[in-house]
Amino acid sequence: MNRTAEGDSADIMVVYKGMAVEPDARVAPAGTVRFVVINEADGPHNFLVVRTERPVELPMSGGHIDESAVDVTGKLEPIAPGDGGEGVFELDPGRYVLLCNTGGHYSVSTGLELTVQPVHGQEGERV
Ligand SMILES: [Cu+2]
Repeated sequence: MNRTAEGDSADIMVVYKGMAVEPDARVAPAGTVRFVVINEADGPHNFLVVRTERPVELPMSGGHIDESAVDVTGKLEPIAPGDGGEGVFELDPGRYVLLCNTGGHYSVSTGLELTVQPVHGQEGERV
């Protein structure tokens, strides 16, 4: 694969403050998306990108979302307070939820939706 043109990947900055996930974008172009996650909270958080057509409520199991029952497109291991992490994921057009799934956080903070839109001139998946 040869990527020469700039702008082939989109960057989204995500900041954790307390339990809240605060991405700087709620819409992204399909393709390669780089998530830069900064943890400004007092405790560790991980970061998941889950593809779902459901409302933000996802299937739960013991205070966490059941990761085996959802489509986890990307995941970062827990990030310590004051630290950061980075993940580069391939996102197809669709609806996603950004969330933390450590320590029962999802049940108190829920997640935030991210809409991934087809890039103009790029063929979407055909069924
Ligand atoms: Cu968390």
